[in-house]
Amino acid sequence: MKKLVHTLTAKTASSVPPVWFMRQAGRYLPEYRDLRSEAGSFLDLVYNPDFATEVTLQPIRRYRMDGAILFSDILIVPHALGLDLKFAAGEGPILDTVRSPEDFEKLSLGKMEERFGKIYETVSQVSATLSEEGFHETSLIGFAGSPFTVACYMVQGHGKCDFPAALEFMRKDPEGFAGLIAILIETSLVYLKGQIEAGAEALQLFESWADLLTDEEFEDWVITPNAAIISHLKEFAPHIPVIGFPRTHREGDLLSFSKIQGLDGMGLTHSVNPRILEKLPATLVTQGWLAPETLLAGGDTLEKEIAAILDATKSRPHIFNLGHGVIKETDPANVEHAIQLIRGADQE
Ligand code: 1CP
Repeated sequence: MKKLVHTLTAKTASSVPPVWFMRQAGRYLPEYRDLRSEAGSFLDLVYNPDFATEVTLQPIRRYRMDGAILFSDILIVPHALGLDLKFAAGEGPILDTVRSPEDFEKLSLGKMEERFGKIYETVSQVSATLSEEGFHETSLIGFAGSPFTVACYMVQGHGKCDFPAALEFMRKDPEGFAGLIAILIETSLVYLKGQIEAGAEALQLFESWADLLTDEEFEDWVITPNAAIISHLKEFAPHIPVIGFPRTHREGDLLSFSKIQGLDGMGLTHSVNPRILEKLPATLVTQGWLAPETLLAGGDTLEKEIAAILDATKSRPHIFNLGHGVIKETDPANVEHAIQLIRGADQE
């Protein structure tokens, strides 16, 4: 049985929750670093379906996670819209910028089919390989960045900051910024529908920079666009579950997000107070919220934290995950140990 998809659709608690980790594929794995250097650059890895399939499967081969997340990036959407994108070594992404409605002219549909097409090929190849190699219990998760988060990078041109240029554009020219969000809603829908057609069994929307906004802005730039995407997806493919991940610790914002029509699961980052569980609908699947730093540290703290999360979530539908991505210095042995601890309850 595909436990992850089952939990998201049946919305029932299980004694051993399904588990996967954000950034479970990536630089903490030596086999990833090998393929990354063979490919040359991050984008060469992402746009080569053979390589991207292999990278998606690397953590599954090691740990048999319940979820295999497509190996790609949230910045593939702006790249498919024609913006130059580079991943400089150790620097993170560098992207051509869109800072006003006049700059929307930089965006075009010309490259979209070819660029998205490579990603869809990866999705179908991962889907086929999971069955061929007997990973019948692993669900394939497609994803996209949520519009506000992707817009942050498009306006700023890079990460590693609190996106001052994006917030300035949004606050000085909300109508112009709404235009950018509308383009991203439309393009992300094309991309996510393509992933469903290629074989994605669940989807996650990453709203990684949700905590930069005031409560009122959160309604306009997080709730409204994510709700629009989810409602269209539910019309297109009602059976495909959607997880939203608004990365914020603010309870009011999380409660408001949890009410989005059609939302099946909600990711919780590690700074969220677990008391929120009592306030969330029993039919909403929660996901999270081990701190990546705890996974990095390993040892007793890791054991205690995992036990505490399992205990706090035992009577609700929950997917075990981190509160954010695996840190690149993490020892792969800690990941293995964590999975054993999470699944250990099964053998009792
Ligand atoms: O090899 C390398 O040097 C690249 C490191 C890397 C990896 C492994 C990047 C660059 N992206 C990815 C893969 C990735 N990114 C996946 C699939 C793999 C998996 O999860 O196992 C996913 C789902 C993402 C999503 C992503 N990219 C997000 C949302 C999640 C989050 O971390 O908040 C964001 C914000 C990005 C942007 C991005 N891409 C890469 C980096 C280093 C960043 C962060 C830039 C920054 O703001 O500093």
